[in-house]
Amino acid sequence: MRQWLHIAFLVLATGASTASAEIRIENAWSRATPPGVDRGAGYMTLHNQGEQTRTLTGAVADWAESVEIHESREVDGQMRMRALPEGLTLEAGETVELAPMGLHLMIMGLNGPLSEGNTRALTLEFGNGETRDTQLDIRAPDGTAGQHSH
Ligand SMILES: [Cu+2]
Repeated sequence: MRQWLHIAFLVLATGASTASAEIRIENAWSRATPPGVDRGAGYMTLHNQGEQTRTLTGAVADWAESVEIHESREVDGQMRMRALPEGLTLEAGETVELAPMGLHLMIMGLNGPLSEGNTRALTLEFGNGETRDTQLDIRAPDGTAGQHSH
């Protein structure tokens, strides 16, 4: 009997580990783009609440041709971007911030400008086959949420 209870518990625990709530997505946003610019960047905070390492492998949006994971860093006094084709690793319990001058989603081939105050749907893809839908809030080009002081 004791053995049986133990097995039942394991089944429950395994089932819970695939719950998509393990990755918490917060503060997802992008900048408004000027006319004629066909690329933008997506920013957000990702928190791996689970007990296993997860990998963000990419994202898709039906309003852009492609989305890559990029990292900006200063090299010899100049900001350089590089793609992270292996994806972005999220250790168990880790919080990773995608923010200007650092990690970001490079969104290429926009089908039109991103307008301040709008939201755009984006689907994040993870290495275990999981996908997560999120919404990017489109903020003013300077990155503020559009609260102007007059
Ligand atoms: Cu980039």
